Amino acid sequence: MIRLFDTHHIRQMRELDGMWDFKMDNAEKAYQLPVPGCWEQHPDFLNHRGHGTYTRTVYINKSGNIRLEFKGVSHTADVYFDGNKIAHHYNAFTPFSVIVKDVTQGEHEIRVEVDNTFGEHSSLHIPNDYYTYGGITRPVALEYIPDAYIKNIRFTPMRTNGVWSAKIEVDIQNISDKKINIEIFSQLSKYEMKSDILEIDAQSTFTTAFERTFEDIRPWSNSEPNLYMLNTILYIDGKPVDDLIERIGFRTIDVGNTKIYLNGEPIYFKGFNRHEDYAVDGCAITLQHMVQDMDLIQDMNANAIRTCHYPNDERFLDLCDERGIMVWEENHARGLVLHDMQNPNFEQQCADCIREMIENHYNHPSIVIWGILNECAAETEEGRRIYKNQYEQIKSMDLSRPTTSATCRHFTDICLDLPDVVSFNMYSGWYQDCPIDERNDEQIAWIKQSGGNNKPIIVSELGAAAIYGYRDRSHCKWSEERQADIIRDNLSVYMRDDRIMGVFIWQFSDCRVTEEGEWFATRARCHNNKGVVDEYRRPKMAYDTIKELFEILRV
Ligand code: ADA
Repeated sequence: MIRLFDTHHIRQMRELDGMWDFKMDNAEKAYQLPVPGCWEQHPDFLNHRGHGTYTRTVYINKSGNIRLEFKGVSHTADVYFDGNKIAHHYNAFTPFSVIVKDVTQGEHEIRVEVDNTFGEHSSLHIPNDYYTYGGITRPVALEYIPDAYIKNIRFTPMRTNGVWSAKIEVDIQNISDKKINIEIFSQLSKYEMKSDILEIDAQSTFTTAFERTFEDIRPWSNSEPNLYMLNTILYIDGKPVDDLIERIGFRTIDVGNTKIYLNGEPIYFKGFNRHEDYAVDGCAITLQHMVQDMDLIQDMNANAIRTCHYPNDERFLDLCDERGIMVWEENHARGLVLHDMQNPNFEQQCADCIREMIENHYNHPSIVIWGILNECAAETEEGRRIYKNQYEQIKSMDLSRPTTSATCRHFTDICLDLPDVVSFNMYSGWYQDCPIDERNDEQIAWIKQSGGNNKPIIVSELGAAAIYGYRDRSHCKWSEERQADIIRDNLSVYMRDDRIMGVFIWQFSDCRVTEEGEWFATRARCHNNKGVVDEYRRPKMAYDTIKELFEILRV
């Protein structure tokens, strides 16, 4: 399943999930692996870094143009169609697509060469406190498209004096060598919008837009996540030839006077940081396991998720839309020092990730904030230049959402004047044995004098590690008791402080980390053990602590 709703009624689409032929590196041994999936789930590749080749045939049932969409390949893909290279893509966490024109009816071969190795070619997937798996880890779709098709749609809701309106931008791409006249028709609830006849030049993309008010609309919110289908159809010579269905919500997000407002009401995040990692799935989390995560997150009375540290699977974002879970989605970067940020590939790989994240996730009402560069070199002038560029890139694509970045440069960060929201990762009681309230006061005082004055403040990480099942009456570190104690102490301070607009606990579940990069030394089991459930979603003692405090505090 690609999304949790049908995205087309007219455009023919089929999903290429299933068993693909597979070979690893230059070995001749032939396998069959499931797509989506990680090759680490096979006993021969449990912690393999290398180059895997996935191959399958597809039957094209009518001659014409096809569009292949890969929702995620970890971490680099080179795609071939009948032996001809048609696409290259870096980053496991963002979708990419490619068009093949004038394909003849019949059987054709798709080959995907997948690389999950580390090195200078990969500035974002590096040895880290999470695992970079290998494989075609998210769904793949094959679509039949006409010479002019709907490439993308952006829905931007607005509310003025209590009246809802929206701007609907429709990007049409003409892949032919001749001009084409088209018409666009969009329907949202009882509202219909129709364009004039539009002439699209050969080999070009054209954007048309509708803007209108919408009466008696039920807005999207955490408590009432009302959604609407936006059905857009493209006509050529009066005949419907393509369509794209988006699911949208009417909501606004604003920032002002130290608060964050959803539909004009101040909000408070009771959230979790969640890696896409599950014991038996790797990062190719099945829908069933996504739903289980969501059920547990809501059972703990949380209302928000931070997609640490990369864009998430669209099906999980669909679940957040449906359940009213607010999302901080961020580009792919974790803990990169200046040397890492000076990798010659870094800035382009970040820019690509931000562009693809916003292009593909813009219409999710649950996404209420864009984040960048978790704990990167925000204390340096060179780092500041890069932070500034990335915030500007986000604003060039989306003015409807605030920006932030989770920093750990507690008294040296020189970028706090750049984002709309200031976010700090705090580990009082775990990494820093200090009085939480005093440390909190110091940090907020410093934020206010260092560029963050009058901005909302979020504690983007707090937590402690515990090995599932390790109980110790001494409440020593790594015991479940101590994890629960530390989280209780932290939440009791941060959630009672009106200067703080939200907390994200680090982290929802234990996750695998790389053995490379010395992480094994501080990560027992080669896992980050700060989950409040383990990688099999077995709850630790902290689960009930959070459930209680998220229910009774900041209501
Ligand atoms: C950092 C980082 C997280 C994780 C955490 C930890 O704040 O942002 O990805 O590494 O520390 O567990 O120490």
